[in-house]
Amino acid sequence: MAVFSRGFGARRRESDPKLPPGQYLTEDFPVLSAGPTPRIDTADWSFSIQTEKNTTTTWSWDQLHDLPIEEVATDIHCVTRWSKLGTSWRGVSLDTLFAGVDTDFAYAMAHSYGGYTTNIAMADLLGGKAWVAFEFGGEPLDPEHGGPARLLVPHLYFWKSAKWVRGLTMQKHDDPGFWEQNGYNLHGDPWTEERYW
Ligand SMILES: Nc1nc2c(c(=O)[nH]1)N[C@H]1C(S)=C(S)[C@@H](COP(=O)(O)O)O[C@H]1N2
Ligand SMILES: [Mo]
Repeated sequence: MAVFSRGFGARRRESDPKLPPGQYLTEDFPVLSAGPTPRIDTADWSFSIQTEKNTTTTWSWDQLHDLPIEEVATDIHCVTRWSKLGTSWRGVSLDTLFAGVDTDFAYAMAHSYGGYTTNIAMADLLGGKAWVAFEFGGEPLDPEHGGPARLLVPHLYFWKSAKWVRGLTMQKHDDPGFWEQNGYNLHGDPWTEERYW
């Protein structure tokens, strides 16, 4: 079987069923940030969900950690074509966070410290598919990878997993976030290669 080297110390294994089309495997954890890394003290950190009913629910760092914490073992896939298999995270499910939130809107915009945004449908946030994650590989999440906490939506391309996440605002329509305004797909399923639009 042919093995190609493609940067990031990557090896392509064409036969790996866990590898979406057009992706290669990497053992590294590349850093991809559109701007500088914001440094947020956990004492100043919070996560909020703002609804169309003019209610905002906010969790401090301690309040987030009082919620049920889940271990997540998952593969991640970047639209720049690297995939990393078997990553391990800890965080709080969006199902838990939305349990007490009243909204009729089907879409959300994720907002990050530093200004990044990305749009996500509720169908991709609920049902055990998304977390606010604060540990990677048994360690607190590195600032470069989005610490103190990032969104983790591993069934979509990794640009949806907003680093330094600070909250969600519900939206009626699937209005585009930062990369989506710049040509990335509104949805971003790696298995059907929803890369651009
Ligand atoms: N706030 C913020 N989140 C972000 C980004 C960013 O530039 N800013 N880049 C996205 C992209 S394109 C990717 S591939 C992943 C990269 O995450 P990593 O640097 O931990 O590998 O973060 C996503 N989340
Ligand atoms: Mo990316």
